[in-house]
Amino acid sequence: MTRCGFTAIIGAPNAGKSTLVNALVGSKVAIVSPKVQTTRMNVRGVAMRGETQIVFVDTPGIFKPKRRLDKAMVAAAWSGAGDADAVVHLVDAAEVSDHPNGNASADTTSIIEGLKAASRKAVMALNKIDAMAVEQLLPLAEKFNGAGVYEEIFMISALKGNGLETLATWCAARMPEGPFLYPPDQAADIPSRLLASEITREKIYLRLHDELPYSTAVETEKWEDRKDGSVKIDQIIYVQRDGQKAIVLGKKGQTIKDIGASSRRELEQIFGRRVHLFLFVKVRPDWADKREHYRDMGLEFPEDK
Ligand SMILES: Nc1nc2c(ncn2[C@@H]2O[C@H](COP(=O)(O)OP(=O)(O)OP(=O)(O)O)[C@@H](O)[C@H]2O)c(=O)[nH]1
Ligand SMILES: [Mg+2]
Repeated sequence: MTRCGFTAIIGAPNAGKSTLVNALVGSKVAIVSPKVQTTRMNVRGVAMRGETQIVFVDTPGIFKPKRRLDKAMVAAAWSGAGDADAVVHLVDAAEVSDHPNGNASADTTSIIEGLKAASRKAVMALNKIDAMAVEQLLPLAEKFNGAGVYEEIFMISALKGNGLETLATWCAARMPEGPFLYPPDQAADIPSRLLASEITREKIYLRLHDELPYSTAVETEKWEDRKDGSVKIDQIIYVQRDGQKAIVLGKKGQTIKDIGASSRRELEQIFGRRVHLFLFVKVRPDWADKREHYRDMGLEFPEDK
């Protein structure tokens, strides 16, 4: 008898959700950056533990949304949690211990309230313990235990790998009996064109600063399989203003060249073939208000802006 089900990873922006899903799955299915709000949609990563298939759902960070895109992201995260058989609330342990009053961030507090309101049982995983003193961790765990929503509190480092198997074992035990949804050797469930845009978007997050990454979107416009086994990919980077276009291009086009080179290198690794990547920058002030953009990412389009 096999087991198979969904485990959603939710949490405040930058908690390490995507890092965790990649680590549990054992390959890169979700993009990661040091900046908040990197993930914009739910991404499924498939992990096998014995006779159990766990489909981990990486979700966008939950925060107080301002823009239309923010609202769609936060809604996607909550719906990911609602649809799942198990929920892991991931928290950056340092966020609490660094807080002047030892409080959780407003985002984390709102997630605890949301889980309570939905009577949703979950576990908490305190992440980034590699960057913390051990003495600080126990009081933290006690504090969150008092919330009454968590069946258990795990302490992990998604980056270094500490505690991940204990967490995975808990998740596996929560998966209902049933047939596998994916072939056991499949890690990701994301169309290649979308994965390719995500990888380029990651390089933008790593290379550009301030509000720029948040004003950009990437679309794979063309995908051409060539006879020699290589693939030619054309992508458009949308920005919202002319000034942003100049920054993305950089002096003599150096910035976009760097972004393209590092994206291409990773795409070649992921797809195991030569990639010819062509990036174009277009100014489209209202890309974040276009329905198609949401549809392409599997996001609901929030009617109110
Ligand atoms: N030291 C340390 N850093 C970590 C750990 N896990 C993640 N990080 C770092 O935290 C940053 C954010 O990681 P992500 O995985 O993108 O976080 P996220 O929760 O998916 O963020 P959003 O998608 O923006 O909500 C990156 O710089 C990671 O390298 C960890 O266990 N230890
Ligand atoms: Mg993420």
